[in-house]
Amino acid sequence: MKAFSRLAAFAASAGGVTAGAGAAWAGLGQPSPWQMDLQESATPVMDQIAGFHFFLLWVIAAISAFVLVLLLIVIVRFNARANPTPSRTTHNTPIEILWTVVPVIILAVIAVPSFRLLFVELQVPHPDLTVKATGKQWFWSYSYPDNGNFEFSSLMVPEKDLKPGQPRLLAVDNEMVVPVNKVVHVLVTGADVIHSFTVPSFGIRIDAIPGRMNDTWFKATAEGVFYGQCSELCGKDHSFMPIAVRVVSESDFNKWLDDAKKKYATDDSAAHDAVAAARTPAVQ
Ligand SMILES: [Cu+2]
Repeated sequence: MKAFSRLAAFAASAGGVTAGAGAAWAGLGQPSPWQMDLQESATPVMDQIAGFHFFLLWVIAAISAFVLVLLLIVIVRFNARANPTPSRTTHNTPIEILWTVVPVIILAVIAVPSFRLLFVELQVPHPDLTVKATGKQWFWSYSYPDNGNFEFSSLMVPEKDLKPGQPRLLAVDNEMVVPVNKVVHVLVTGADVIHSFTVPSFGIRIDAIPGRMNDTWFKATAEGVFYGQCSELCGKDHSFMPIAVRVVSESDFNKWLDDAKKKYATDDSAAHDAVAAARTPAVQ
């Protein structure tokens, strides 16, 4: 029965893939069991990444099918039994030109949307809000430089303390909070080793490098909690420094800001650093 339900889930997902983008997408903001595709998109950039992904999938499928057909023709028509005296032809200029020019055209057709997407990702539109994310062994801390001078640490909730609905290995004590439909400029740096700030549903992933300030941006179009994980192997607790972004309405965000300014006014990062340091000495 279990095997059947898995098969059904697989069939449903595969059906969705052939039906096109969207239908089979599971897991808004977090992975889901038996997920086949990318996580559901929550930003315009991720929409474009998903579109490009499916475009490439069709290109790859067409090329694979074409090569398969050629192989089958060779197997059937030119095996030793069907074709006992093979041709000694070694050159065919028109075909050689064709198999050079056609791949060049295919690569050009891929390159144009690929570069367009890269520029969309790299050119930050005028931001409504800036958040600075600092990767540390092994948690993230967030500050809101244009909304008051506060910073807070975001540590994973251990499995035994999980509340109902909180996903294992992804839930954190203090989420990064941002307003919906606003351009958020994310400054990313590392405090000790290289980490990577990644949120799949937002289509963002950028290295957090000590001594360097990287930046990226997103504009979340749906409210909810969106999870990601550190994506650069950074030491023994690399798997336990998730990223949780709570997207809320603008009024809720302003309320949260007022509370956050009070809550995090006293610098508690020293306490968190002490907790993290007590876990283990730094692993390079
Ligand atoms: Cu890390």
